[in-house]
Amino acid sequence: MAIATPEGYRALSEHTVTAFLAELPAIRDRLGGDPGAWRVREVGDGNLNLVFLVEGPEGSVCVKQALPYVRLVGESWPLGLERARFEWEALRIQHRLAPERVPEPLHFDEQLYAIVMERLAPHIIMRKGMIAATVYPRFSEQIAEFLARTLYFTSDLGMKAAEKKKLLELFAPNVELCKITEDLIFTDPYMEHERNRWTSPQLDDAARAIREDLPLKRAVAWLKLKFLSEAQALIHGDLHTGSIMVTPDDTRVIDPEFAFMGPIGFDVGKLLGNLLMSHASQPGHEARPGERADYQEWILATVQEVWNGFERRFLELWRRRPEGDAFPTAHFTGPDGERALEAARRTFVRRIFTDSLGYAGTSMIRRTLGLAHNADMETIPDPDRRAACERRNLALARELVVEAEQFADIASVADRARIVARG
Ligand code: SR1
Ligand code: MG
Repeated sequence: MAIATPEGYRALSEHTVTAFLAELPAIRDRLGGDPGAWRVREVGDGNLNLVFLVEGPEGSVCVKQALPYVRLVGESWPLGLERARFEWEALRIQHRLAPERVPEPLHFDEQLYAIVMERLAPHIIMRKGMIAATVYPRFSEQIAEFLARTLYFTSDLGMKAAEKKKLLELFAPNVELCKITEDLIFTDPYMEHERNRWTSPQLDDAARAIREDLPLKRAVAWLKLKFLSEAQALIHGDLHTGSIMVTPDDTRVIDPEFAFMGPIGFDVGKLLGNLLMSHASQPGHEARPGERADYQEWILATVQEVWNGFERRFLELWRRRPEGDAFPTAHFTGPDGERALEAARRTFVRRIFTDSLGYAGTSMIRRTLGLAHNADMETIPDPDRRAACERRNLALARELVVEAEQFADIASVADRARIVARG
């Protein structure tokens, strides 16, 4: 049975996207020439949407359209089109806060639920680059800047309460996408569920151990509660290496359709978890043992630079631009007041750190045992080698979730990842 969609909605195709764009004067000018000669390719390889790249003689654009179902699963899993509007709003806010790190949003079509944005070239999806062992020397500083600015300026530290409440109102209805996260990340992998899948039979025992692991399930339940209830900042909501496009010089964050007011550590942790998962996957891509050892070290250096860079920038913003209503500066005057405030800042970022480790761990577990997996592991053809990498990934993930408080700093996390990866 066809899924009901609002009047005027139709899924675009490589044949119809040109006519849609030709009706938009600013986009038509940007592409230039005769629309009949524009080149169109559908390139969507994510779990949910259609993505078209359109090139004209003067320029190019990217069109992202929501489908009324989960593309990964098919029409049996209907999904609301409104997610495109949340993505559009988040894209505009993130572009304002970090203009160099986000593609320029150009147009939102209310009927087609389609976003037209700057086309990024020659950027590629970071996950693909990491599977090919490509080093991105500017990535850690650039993503740390994105994280610090987008999260600080939408929190009660960097934004007035009245403005923040408007963001709460705007993003609170993004219920369906939050529910995907609540189910797929925090619920399904810890119980028997028809959506779960893993490398079987090699990981059957590991999946069972996770289902029976009460300390782990208790820690995950706390993280789920925080995700449900802690509206700290406007988070991207799906910040993995598939939501980042890169060149060796440039980093851009795409795809914020899961955006809502949630815990800061969810964005930071999802990213760290995906980097650590790439680290665990590298031996599976080696033609000779040890061939990717240097690349693994680059990943671990990146993990540390991302956290340290984020923490440093976030603290700097708090010291220089205390524009929110939390921690009134009038309460913290004089040397004692400044010391007390600095101690509070340190406490705050320490809490974000432990949250991030927990969310990193849950991201690593869901991509191994839940519905949606990562190409980092899935492209390892030999199931025994893949399972060996996945097993080590699960071992580290469990430690990050259950023992988050025990890690003194991000260097200890990198040390632990190095040891676990040696098996
Ligand atoms: C059904 S959607 C599966 C996953 O794809 C997205 O990347 C999100 O991570 C979501 O959980
Ligand atoms: Mg996505």
